[in-house]
Parts: sequence; C-alpha cells; structure tokens
Amino acid sequence: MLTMADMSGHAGHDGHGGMDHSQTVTMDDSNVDHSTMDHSKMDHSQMAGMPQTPAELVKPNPASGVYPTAANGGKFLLYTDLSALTAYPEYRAPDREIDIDLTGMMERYLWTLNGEKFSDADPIRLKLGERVRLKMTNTTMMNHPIHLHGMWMQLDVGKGAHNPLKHVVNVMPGQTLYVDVAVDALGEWPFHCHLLYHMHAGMMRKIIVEDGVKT
Ligand SMILES: [Cu+2]
Repeated sequence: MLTMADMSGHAGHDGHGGMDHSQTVTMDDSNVDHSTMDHSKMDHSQMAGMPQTPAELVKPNPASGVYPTAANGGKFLLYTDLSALTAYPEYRAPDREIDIDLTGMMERYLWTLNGEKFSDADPIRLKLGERVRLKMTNTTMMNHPIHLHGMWMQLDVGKGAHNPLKHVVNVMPGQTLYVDVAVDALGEWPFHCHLLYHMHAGMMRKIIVEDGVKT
C-alpha cells in the first residue's frame, strides 16, 4: 500500500492493486426493501421524523434530488446488498466518533473536508489499537468516493460483524454514512476523495496513526 510519502509522486495510484476485492464481500439479497425502489410514491414529509438506522442511511437521500434508478425494471444495488463473507473477528463498539463533512462548491471549484483544504488542515491523529467511527456527511451535490489507505473501513449497513470491509466508500449527495476503522497500522496514511480532481483541490487529509495508550 502507498504511504503519504508515496503519494507525493504518484497521487493517482490507489495502491490496492494486489488485493482481491471479490473475496471480501458477497451479494445478499435478503435485506433489500424493494418497496423503496419506487421513489415516486415516497412521502418525503414523513421521512424527516423517521428513525435513521444504518441500513436506512445507506439508501440515497430523496431530498438530494439525485436518486439513481436501474434501467428496464432492474434493481439499483445499494451498499445494504453487501455482506462480509466471514464475521469480523474483533467487532465491537467504537471508542470515539469523528465527524467528517464532505464540503465544497462547484461554482468556485472548491473541494474540502470540514471546510478546510488539505494544505490548510491539521492531520487527523489516531491511536494504534483504538476503534474509530467516522461519520461522513456529504453536504455537496456531487458524489464523493472516499478512500482510506492502510486500513479497512467497515461500512455500517446494520449487519454488525458482517458489515462489508471497504477501501472506498461512495457518499452520495445529502447522505450520511458511518464507517468503523480498526486502527491497526502505524504510519501516515492518505484519506481522500478518489475523484482525483477533488483530491488535488484539497479534499484530502493525512491520517497519522501513533503508538501509545489509546485515548
Ligand atoms: Cu469528491
């Protein structure tokens, strides 16, 4: 995998070429709610007050105005269709949560995290051995495929230890997703939007994993 040092020369490479993603997840049809696929009948006014479970959050936000559908009566696949083949061995509640808003604007072509571009922002510091939950909220009107190097993101789709392990999690407009990271790799790791023109504009952070007692 690429470290921060590698990224300086090869920013476009995703660094996971040797991994076999097909072994990581399997398709699971059992949790799909087909009733939601006909979004024309959705009552948006009632959705605001509904509890938002992880599985519900993974569905596109109808209020975003960007709601993908499948052609010819097909099914648009969602992250809730993914399950890990084997249960994650040390699944537990996270030690802490970090808010990461995906921010920016098309008009001035600014793309940032929490309103700050990479060159202005402090690194995100994690402790080896802790388990961190990232709350990623896309405040923009574009998709952002968020990529973490060095460690898995366990996307919360409501399946606990069978939540899928991901290198890249696409966050749709108006959507909030939660991913858990078992912090198990010392070093400096890039965390960025995988639309590279967004990354170059500043939608990126350095994540530093330090040894020591977890906080
Ligand atoms: Cu982006």
